[in-house]
Amino acid sequence: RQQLKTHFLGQKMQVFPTIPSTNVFAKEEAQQKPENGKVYLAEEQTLGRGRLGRVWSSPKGKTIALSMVLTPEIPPMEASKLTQIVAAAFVEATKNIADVQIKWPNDIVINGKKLCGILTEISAELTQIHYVVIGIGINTNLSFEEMPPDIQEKATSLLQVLGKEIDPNHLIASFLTTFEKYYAAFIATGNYQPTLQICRQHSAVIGKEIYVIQQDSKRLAKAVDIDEKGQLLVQFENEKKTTPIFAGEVSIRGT
Ligand code: BT5
Repeated sequence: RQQLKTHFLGQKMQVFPTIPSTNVFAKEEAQQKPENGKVYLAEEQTLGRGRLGRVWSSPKGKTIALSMVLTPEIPPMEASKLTQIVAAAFVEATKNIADVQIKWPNDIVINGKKLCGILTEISAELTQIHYVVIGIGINTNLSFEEMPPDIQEKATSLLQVLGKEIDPNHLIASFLTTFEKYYAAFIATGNYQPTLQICRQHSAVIGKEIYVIQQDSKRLAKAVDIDEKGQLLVQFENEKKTTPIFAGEVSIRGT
């Protein structure tokens, strides 16, 4: 906390040795009274969640499980931009220690293996966001042996990449400080350019063949770019035109 150089983000912070899920807890509190900038941290999650009800593994003391509550006055449609701002801030916060890439829309990878996952959950009515809870799971000091066998081949950690343990508090402070800077600029002026630039430069998908999974269909496409709205532009097989894909509606498998 002493390392934190933020104005509002994380100035209120709650730390748990163990909890089922920081996102679930943050949502329960926000439902009563959303506190803009409140941060929840846990050393272990016993029921960590990914998107679409998937499981997120956070063994004790080996990963960072962090959730932030935000009350941005933006249209609900724009909430997916927040996921991109988080990803960009993570790239920026780790640039001196690792060469990470963003696997649109919500994964941070190193050499194609997942280091970090982002889960953005919003509570909104029509045009008004009530609150947003953004959860971030980071594999800091998780060794290969400590990973659940089903993710060993597709996940990585900073320990595995760097060959040494890192100080999680330092990374948390650096991430929160960087995120607040991009977030505040975006809220104040709508300026999304710095994020977009990082997301394009550090994309793990642009230029690659991918599968776009929408409802029941799975279609081969080439990822072409990320547009001003944070949507992925893809070119489906045998098509000349590019189609924007909105983060909320697809899963992209394989890069
Ligand atoms: C995500 O979902 O990547 C979002 C993960 C968000 C976790 C944070 S931790 C703090 C907060 N509290 C929560 O309960 N959640 C948030 P998704 O794209 O659906 O990816 C889930 C998939 O990632 C799983 O199906 C596994 O294949 C894989 N996975 C699970 N645990 C992992 C880990 N520790 N490292 C890498 N991959 C993992």
